[in-house]
Amino acid sequence: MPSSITNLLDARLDGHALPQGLYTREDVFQADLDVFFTHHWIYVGLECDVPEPGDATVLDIGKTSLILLRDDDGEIRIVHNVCRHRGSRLVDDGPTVISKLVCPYHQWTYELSGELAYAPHMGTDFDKSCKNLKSVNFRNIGGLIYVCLSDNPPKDIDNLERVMIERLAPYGLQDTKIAYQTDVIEEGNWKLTIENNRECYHCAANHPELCVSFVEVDFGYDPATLSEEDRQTAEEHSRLYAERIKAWEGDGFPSAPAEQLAGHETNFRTQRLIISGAGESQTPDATAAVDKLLGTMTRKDLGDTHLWGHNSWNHFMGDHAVTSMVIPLSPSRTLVRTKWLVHKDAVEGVDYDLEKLTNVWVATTDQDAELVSRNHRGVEDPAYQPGPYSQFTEKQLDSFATWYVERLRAHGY
Ligand code: 3BY
Ligand code: FES
Ligand code: FE
Repeated sequence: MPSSITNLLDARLDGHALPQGLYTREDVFQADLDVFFTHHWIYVGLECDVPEPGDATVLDIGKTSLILLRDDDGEIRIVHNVCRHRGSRLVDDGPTVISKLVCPYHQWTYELSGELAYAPHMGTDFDKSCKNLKSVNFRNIGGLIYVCLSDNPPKDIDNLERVMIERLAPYGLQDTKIAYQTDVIEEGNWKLTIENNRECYHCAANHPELCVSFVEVDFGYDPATLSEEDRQTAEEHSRLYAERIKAWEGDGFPSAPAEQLAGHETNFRTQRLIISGAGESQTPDATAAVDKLLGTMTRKDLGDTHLWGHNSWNHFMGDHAVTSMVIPLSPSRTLVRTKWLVHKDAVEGVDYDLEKLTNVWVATTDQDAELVSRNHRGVEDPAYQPGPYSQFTEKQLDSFATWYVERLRAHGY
């Protein structure tokens, strides 16, 4: 008899990775989709995915398909990709340009507002007004689009909004364009993807390109638990960060860590990270890749505003931003969609070199995909037993696993 999901949750040891079934089982995957990708806020894209009226892009999440579009009035809208006649999909996955949404099946035709405009042969007593496309709860937070597919979305997204609106404002994400995009399918469970992203334990041995500019992050370890050597490194980090954060904040750029983790519904953390070496950008030599800076930025020495949620990680720098979205495809397959954003007026070959812009995160994303698939294969092995997280470098994984268990329980598992 397979054990229940509740038994798997009960079996999770504090400070340890999750029990096998939570990474591998189909029933857990379905529960994850329901809890974390339906009842929580998820990151689905950017305002600059749809820069002009009529631009649309379709994103599939489990059995749900969403159309993110910009309507004729220039407003962002998100509607379900389900015809109100007999349910046909209206538009295929990916970006497109539309003037009206015409169902390919029987040509019911919707305005970009979602309003049903035309439904042939439906008779004189047919009331079109109650057959508009269903809209989706969304928030546009400084150009980042989050949706919640439930009718009762967690209210603590307000805190993410309050913190990030101010931090994102100088980057002017509304006035960016996508210079490059990759879809990488990781052969692993989405939680391994997220865990992998929340530590840099693996960086030195696996990310030569990223290590030029990335500095190990102080995630608030408890010095009492650390070895003497780690404690010294930790103290050094903390000192360095405290100095830089004070200087940046003194110049009016919010930088201190702000987070909402276990104990909350919406999971996020942000902090301004130091970029090492030349200190400007996550590029092969840590200098800016784009001459035209983002938004109202006039400085290249403002580090990297890092933001993560439970299905995303983002890096906002003076010259460009990199944003990754995580969508689970099956218990053992995960889509990581990464976009490189530059100022909308920046011209490739004039203001930036695409190879320099994308080099670090293309390499890092591929390396991480390999690590995640390697991890998943080991986790599937009958010999797998959840091991302990490092309290020095993996504290945030412990926090994620704790939040994960808590949230499933809160939803009745
Ligand atoms: O997943 C990665 O490689 C990077 C390194 C540190 C955290 N994450 C942003
Ligand atoms: Fe869309 Fe019939 S299902 S018009
Ligand atoms: Fe990595």
